Amino acid sequence: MLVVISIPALNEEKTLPFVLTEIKTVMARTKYKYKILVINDGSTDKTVQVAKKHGAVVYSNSRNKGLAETFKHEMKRCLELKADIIVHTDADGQYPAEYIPKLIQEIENGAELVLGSRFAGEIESMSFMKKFGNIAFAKLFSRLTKTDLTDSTTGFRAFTRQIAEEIEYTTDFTYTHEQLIKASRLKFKIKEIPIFARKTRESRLMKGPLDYAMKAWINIFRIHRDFAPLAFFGKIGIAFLALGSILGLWVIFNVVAYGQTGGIPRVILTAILILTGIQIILFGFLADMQKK
Ligand SMILES: Nc1nc2c(ncn2[C@@H]2O[C@H](COP(=O)(O)OP(=O)(O)O)[C@@H](O)[C@H]2O)c(=O)[nH]1
Ligand SMILES: [Mg+2]
Repeated sequence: MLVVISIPALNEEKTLPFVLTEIKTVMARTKYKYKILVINDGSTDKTVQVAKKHGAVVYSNSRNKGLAETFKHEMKRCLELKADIIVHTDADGQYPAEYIPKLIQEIENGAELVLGSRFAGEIESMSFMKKFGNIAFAKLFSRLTKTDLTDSTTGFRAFTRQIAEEIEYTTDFTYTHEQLIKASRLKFKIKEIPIFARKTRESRLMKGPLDYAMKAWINIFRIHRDFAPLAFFGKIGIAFLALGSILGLWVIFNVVAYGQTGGIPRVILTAILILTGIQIILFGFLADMQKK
């Protein structure tokens, strides 16, 4: 059985020596056969040399393509390396390697996707906005996917070869949500273990709390739309229908009770609201047929 520990890296020459040494020290104490894979995403520093020096298999993107694209690349390479279990971690040292055997253990016990949860465990440092966004995400996620997860954005996870084979990534925002949504839809067994997350340098993916909050809400919106399109469009459509119906009833009431005719703008508005509502609900049905 082969474990591939996969790490995306963009200009990580400073932290990689520590991260890779720690992984090797921890893995040497276990019975697992493993390889470390570093995918360099157009680094301009010595990331490649440093990773190779520490014994990692290194592949490079021709230029910086972003984390979502790099993750797809990681999956492809892990499968080529014939990984049975894939462990994903970050290059900045946020996730202590001592948990890697614990993640693998859960896979051996029958789970198919195991998350290292910072919120079930402990975080050395995280801004209020980021924490708030993360917890809100996890709540929405758990509701949509009928799971009980506390950390949907963690980059520290282990999963089976099947997950890497069967899940296709189509969005360009973040693999973290897409993998979870699709794994739950495909009925893979998902589990979470608490971890301690170290304080690291500033995030490169999220630039400041405002950026984070914006991205978080856009993501929540998209996830809701993609995961439960009928409910999502249905609710918006019903809101339009309800407004149209109230207005329509009022128009009819005025005709019946007071014999009041005219009020053409009101009648037109009623028709527009009702037709828009029906249209949006139909979008929901269409999206529901297309959902993947
Ligand atoms: N491929 C790729 N990886 C990146 C990019 N930016 C950051 N990373 C890597 O993604 C991981 C997480 O990045 P980080 O800046 O720590 O973001 P955080 O997850 O918000 O803490 C690290 O291993 C980075 O090297 C990027 O543009 N492309
Ligand atoms: Mg980080």
